[in-house]
Amino acid sequence: MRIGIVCYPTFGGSGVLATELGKALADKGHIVHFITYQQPVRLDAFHPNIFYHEVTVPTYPLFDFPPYETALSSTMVDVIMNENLDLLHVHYAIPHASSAYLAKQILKKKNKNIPYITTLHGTDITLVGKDKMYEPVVTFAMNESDAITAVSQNLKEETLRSFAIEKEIHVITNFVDVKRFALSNKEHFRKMLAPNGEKIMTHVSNFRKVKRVEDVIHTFYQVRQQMPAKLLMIGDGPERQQMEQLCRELGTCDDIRFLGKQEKLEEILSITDLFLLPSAYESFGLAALEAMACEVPVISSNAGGIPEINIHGETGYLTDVGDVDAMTRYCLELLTDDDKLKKFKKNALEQALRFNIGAIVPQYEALYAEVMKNAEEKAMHSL
Ligand code: GMT
Repeated sequence: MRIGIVCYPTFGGSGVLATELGKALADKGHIVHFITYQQPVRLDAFHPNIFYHEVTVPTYPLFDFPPYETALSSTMVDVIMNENLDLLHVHYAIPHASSAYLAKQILKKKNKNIPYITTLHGTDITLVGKDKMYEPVVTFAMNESDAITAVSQNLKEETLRSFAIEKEIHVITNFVDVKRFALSNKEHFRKMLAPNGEKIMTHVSNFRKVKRVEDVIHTFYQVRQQMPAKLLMIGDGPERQQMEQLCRELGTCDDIRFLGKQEKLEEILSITDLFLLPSAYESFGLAALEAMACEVPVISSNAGGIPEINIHGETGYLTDVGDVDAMTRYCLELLTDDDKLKKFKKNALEQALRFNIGAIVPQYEALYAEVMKNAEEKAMHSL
């Protein structure tokens, strides 16, 4: 199949997932065209079946807001026509679904029928999409999609609660490549960061408010009162400066390292004992799944779709959002009991294997085939 993928190219989970999906599809022989405003971060190596088309937005003094959606739709039209694509798969509803709808209508006039699939990732539904300045367009563009997918059962339910959706939402979960995200020996690296054998806790996110990064710092602070430990903070975003300030106020700077955006996450996860994800909402929590694949148990909130991957008392522990004391108790319980920690590490890996890329990508392929078949039947009937 010749597939167009549209996503945010940044470090966010939806872009990561879309890029990994495109790479996996290319490995299986599909031709994949990425249409994004920047090279996606995980699109890091040459592949003969992968092409990248940059969306550029021409500016003009009249434009206080350069019309990105118009440029995106035009690029979609151009790539779909010239590369003869069969299908468009857009990740994150805003504005990708409405741009896809517009491209589809333009192509209809040129006698080219292009179905589009919209994958919902989280904040496009739970935060941004609900805003009344976006909601009518988001609802319309979802309903006009040839198929809708959501990355967890919880996100499907949230979508049905907040939007008037007229068609089925298929749940196709996030996935992880367990060949890449696997425990490897990085002892030299561990010795560098925790020279006295301290346990290592890690948090990975884009440091937005929804991630409640302050709960990570407070939990670590309380753990550190009880035992030697180090905290690695991976990623960057709007909350980072305040979090560094909080560390200074608490006097914990010596034990916390802000490492910024990191590409070789699997190496950091290989020296991690516990992963922290206290988010106020998480449709799925891809970062937690990648940690589990590297045999790292997860202490998380019970928000959104997180309980669909982190199993309380098996792969880690779940707490109510903001319950720093409970998170601290659970961290100490695992970090002070090596046998228990070992068992949880094994369980975390077993759970991650259920979400291995090899099990999930065929679900997208089956949906693509179904959508193509329906589109062909529709075209036949309209003749
Ligand atoms: O978590 C973020 O803020 C990034 C966001 C995105 O769309 O880039 O992630 C969302 O999509 C991921 C991939 O499907 C999910 O694993 C994350 O849970 C989800 N984030 C939220 O729902 C907050």
